[in-house]
Amino acid sequence: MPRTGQPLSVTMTNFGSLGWVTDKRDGYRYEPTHPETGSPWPEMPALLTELWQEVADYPALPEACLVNWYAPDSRMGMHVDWDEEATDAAVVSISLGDKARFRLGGQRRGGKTGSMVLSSGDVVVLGDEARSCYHGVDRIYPGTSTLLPPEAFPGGGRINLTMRRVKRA
Ligand SMILES: O=C(O)CCC(=O)C(=O)O
Ligand SMILES: [Mn+2]
Repeated sequence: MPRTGQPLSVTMTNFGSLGWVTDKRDGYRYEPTHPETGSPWPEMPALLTELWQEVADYPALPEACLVNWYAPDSRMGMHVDWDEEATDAAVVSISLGDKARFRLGGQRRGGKTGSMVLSSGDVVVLGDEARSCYHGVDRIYPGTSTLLPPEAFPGGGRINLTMRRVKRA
């Protein structure tokens, strides 16, 4: 987390020419390389860019795909994704593994919200008005999927992929 240096609840990495990173000193931002290894992020898998082309309705491809692993007790606080210049492009989210309760509010923090359960394979497109709406993940429902191998992901949990267009097209 910026300023405090507290760890996020999720464990993250990225695909693409840019990746979303954060740390105590420099805060939320996109970087072309992994902050610890200095290596470029792995290339975006073609299946992901194909999905983007089907659902994003945007004239350019995403540069970044943030990969978040939610352990069974992870959550994500309400936030708006606003580190991208291209806020005219949707954020496309793919859920894999355990179910999660996803919460969506309005454009003001603290306003009325609603929630839905996302299952493995669900795709959410945060576009148009929803692009600037607060959202987060209240909880994971452990043991609701066998997709994630327990040797790699203790307790299973959930992987969420979010594709983002960072620079204006
Ligand atoms: O895990 C989710 O469904 C949402 C993830 C999210 O909002 C984000 O990574 O910015
Ligand atoms: Mn988000």
